[in-house]
Amino acid sequence: MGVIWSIPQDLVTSVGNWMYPVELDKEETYYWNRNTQIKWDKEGADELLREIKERLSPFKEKKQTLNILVIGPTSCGKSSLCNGFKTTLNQKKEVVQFFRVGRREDESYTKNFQFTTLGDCVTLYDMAGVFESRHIKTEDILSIIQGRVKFTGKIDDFMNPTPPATSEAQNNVSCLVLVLKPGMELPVHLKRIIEQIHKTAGEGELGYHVILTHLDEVDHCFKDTQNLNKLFSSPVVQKKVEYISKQVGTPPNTISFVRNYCYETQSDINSDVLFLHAFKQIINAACEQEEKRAEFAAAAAAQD
Ligand SMILES: Nc1nc2c(ncn2[C@@H]2O[C@H](COP(=O)(O)OP(=O)(O)OP(=O)(O)O)[C@@H](O)[C@H]2O)c(=O)[nH]1
Ligand SMILES: [Mg+2]
Repeated sequence: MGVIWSIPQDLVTSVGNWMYPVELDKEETYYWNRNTQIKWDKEGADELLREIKERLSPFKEKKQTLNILVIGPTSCGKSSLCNGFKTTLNQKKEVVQFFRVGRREDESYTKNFQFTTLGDCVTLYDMAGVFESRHIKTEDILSIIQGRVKFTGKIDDFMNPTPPATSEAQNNVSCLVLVLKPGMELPVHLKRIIEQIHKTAGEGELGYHVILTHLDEVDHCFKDTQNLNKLFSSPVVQKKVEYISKQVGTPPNTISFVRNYCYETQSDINSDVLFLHAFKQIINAACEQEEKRAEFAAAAAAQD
């Protein structure tokens, strides 16, 4: 006798003549990076480093520099993040203290644009946390994110960045990295800059990536770097990414999460993997931006 299969009625809903399976997982689950497969060991770190180098190699051959500008509110962890990237990319055992890290939340410790070269063709600029200031003018924000300022200059007390001596001295920003503390309410002046980022990115002029820091304060299991491999399966992390994605108005796959070194003097392999994973996303955004710029320029030249 043949078997008669019956589908329990609570597992299907019918719309018209179609039958759709009912969602079994009723719990709200966010899917940020759930399918990401990385090896949390030396082999995994080497693989990520190799991928980053490969992505950068055409730019290195052309001797083209990718400018990565790190911005964000005071004390969100910008300088610490840059130190983390430098530690990992230069494969240092001791945690790099190249960019000075502050402890005050009311005034930015970093006062000007500071920079370092990574992987021969990437320049990483750490910026003062001035964007929540009411003094900064929208046109200055635009000048900065469009590279129309001197990235080696100071930002004066009126938040005016130094313009370059000549217009040719413009530095294109390949990727803007917006650093935020998870769960933070975006101050009104920061919303202003985010609007400018969206506008400029929407015009095809800017790549960007969002980095959340302070992972160890979001879920205490991440105080121990051994647990970093649980990052993508932590419900509280998923919730924080969802929140920031809505606040900033950017898709979750343009967001990375890190735990900066601030208690340690020695680096560790799990932190290396996490920094490399975040850096790879930034490099992808930067390379795509420069490829886009080159395609636009070639199309414009062909029309002339
Ligand atoms: N627990 C924890 N503390 C962090 C993290 N990142 C940064 N910090 C701490 O946050 C404080 C500010 O860090 P900075 O790296 O100086 O932040 P910044 O954004 O460069 O600050 P300004 O230059 O002053 O705007 C320091 O006390 C850091 O040790 C993190 O991931 N976890
Ligand atoms: Mg700083």
